Amino acid sequence: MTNVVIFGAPGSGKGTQSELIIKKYGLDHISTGDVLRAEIKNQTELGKTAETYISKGQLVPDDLIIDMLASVLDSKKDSKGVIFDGFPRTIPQGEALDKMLKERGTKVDVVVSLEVEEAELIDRLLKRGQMSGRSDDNFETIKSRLDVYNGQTSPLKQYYTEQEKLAPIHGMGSIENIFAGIEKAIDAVK
Ligand code: B4P
Repeated sequence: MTNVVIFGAPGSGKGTQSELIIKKYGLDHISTGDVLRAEIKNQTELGKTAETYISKGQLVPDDLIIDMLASVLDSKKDSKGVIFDGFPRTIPQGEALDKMLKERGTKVDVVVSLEVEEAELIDRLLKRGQMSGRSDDNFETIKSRLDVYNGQTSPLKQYYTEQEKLAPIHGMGSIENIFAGIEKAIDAVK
């Protein structure tokens, strides 16, 4: 079983690269952003609460996300491994993930960290906003998502460096070249 965390700022290409990883390695995909958007679409209680945070570019509170992740994880019991996309996003989420996986007899094997310059991130997300109409892909919300990333999410790099699991990947350029770097990082722990 190989568990991969795909890590990076908003717009760094986590979703794009996750699709390629799933195709090649047959891992199950857990994207907390996708799960939350489905909850919002279905107007569940969790979705209604999440929407108030996401529309402002803030993180959904840790306790809600951790409970949600635990139940999604339990639905993937017979998996060959999981790719965690957009989770963890805070140190408490990182600690919770370690604990949840340990209780299930497994662990995070590698953290692929996509490194992209901020001007490129803003450009990609504005472009996606124009095409997909995703409500959080507008300039003001993108700015606060980047602030949240720098303040609350990027400290996880140190957390995983200390665990010797961080694999920094240059995340600019062609999707294929970026994926080649990711393949090396995953093959090294497989
Ligand atoms: P997410 O859905 O995870 O959104 P994101 O971080 O903004 O990144 P996303 O996956 O969409 O973009 P990607 O990097 O793939 O989260 C949305 C919101 O949900 C969060 O802001 C938060 O409020 C909440 N949330 C989610 N998880 C949470 C958690 N754990 N805790 C608390 N709250 C949580 O970038 C893709 C774009 O770049 C695409 O348009 C793609 O076409 C383009 N792209 C990719 N690779 C490229 C390349 N090489 N060159 C050019 N463009 C490229």
